[in-house]
Amino acid sequence: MSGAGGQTLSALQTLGWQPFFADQIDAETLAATPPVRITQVHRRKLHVLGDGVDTTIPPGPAATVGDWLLLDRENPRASRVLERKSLIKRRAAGHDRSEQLIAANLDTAFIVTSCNADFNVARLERYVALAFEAGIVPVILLTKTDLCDDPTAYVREAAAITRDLVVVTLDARGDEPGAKLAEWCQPGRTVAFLGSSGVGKSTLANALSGTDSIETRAIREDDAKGRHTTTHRHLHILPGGCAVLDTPGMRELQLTDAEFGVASVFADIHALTSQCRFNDCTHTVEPACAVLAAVERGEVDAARLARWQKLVIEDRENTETLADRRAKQAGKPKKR
Ligand SMILES: Nc1nc2c(ncn2[C@@H]2O[C@H](COP(=O)(O)OP(=O)(O)OP(=O)(O)O)[C@@H](O)[C@H]2O)c(=O)[nH]1
Ligand SMILES: [Mg+2]
Ligand SMILES: [Zn+2]
Repeated sequence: MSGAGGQTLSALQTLGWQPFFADQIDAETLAATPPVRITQVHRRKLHVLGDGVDTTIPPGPAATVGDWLLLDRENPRASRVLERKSLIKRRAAGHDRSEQLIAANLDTAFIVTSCNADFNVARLERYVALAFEAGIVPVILLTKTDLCDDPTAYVREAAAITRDLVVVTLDARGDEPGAKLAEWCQPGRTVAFLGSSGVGKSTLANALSGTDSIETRAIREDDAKGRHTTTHRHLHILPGGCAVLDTPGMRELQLTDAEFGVASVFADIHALTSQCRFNDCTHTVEPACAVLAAVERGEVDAARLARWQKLVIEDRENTETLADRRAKQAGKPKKR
């Protein structure tokens, strides 16, 4: 396979194998336990691909889609998970508040929304925080430009989420994605589409692969909501050697362990907090609060400040609950 610059990619490289992973193992280990990548996670099995390997194994290791395993052929459950380049996780939906691993080893997170009623700045901020927390480059994709008279206002609002954020507008069908996303979708790289149901994640994956093999379905006319067509995460390997993760639309995205990511999105506000008079300033009522002063001067948007405060509190609460759970689990006697 020919990659960027004309070099030939190995079978593993087309699956996203990079020096970061190769550097973790020696030749002997490589021969004894071949690396395989998890391309699909089902309840009772993991689908893995490697050099000459295309199989399913029982779920054993705490791993997620995109992870690299050193396949133990005799005892697949004992396969070792290689250290991750990046990991995206959220607080699981529902009441148990555990964390859910969403994807490992992404190079780019395409955060997808449409130029319609799906567009929501507060939600996009969460996704960007998630990407920053994981050390992944976020790129905002605004789809359905063909259905919108003028996407300028959407672009402006998306770009204002944080500094240096790239925003791409496109029709997810046809040739546009291939051309406009080429910079990120290079051979050997791993990219993912994240976002609500119906925004065009699977349509984008189809467009990049030049097929219509992934199922897509029309959204509801009245409120632009999708129908949760994609039901599990699937890493598709494109003929050109880029790994593309299509994900189901997320109903709810609650942050956990994302303090750094939130601070990065709101870096301007975060920087001001060090100038408040009180160390424990809540930036709500205190005198000599640098953040409130900036709002007063019109330098910080009050609504944006409120969204930041909400995310900081939510992340802190979820992180504490998770830490409590871990502590309780560690102290609990093992079941016999
Ligand atoms: N006109 C137009 N239609 C689009 C565009 N992107 C997606 N669609 C349509 O929107 C509908 C939903 O697209 P999907 O690709 O299924 O959306 P999804 O994000 O994968 O949704 P889930 O799998 O439910 O999470 C389909 O009917 C697509 O054809 C676009 O840019 N323009
Ligand atoms: Mg889909
Ligand atoms: Zn303050």
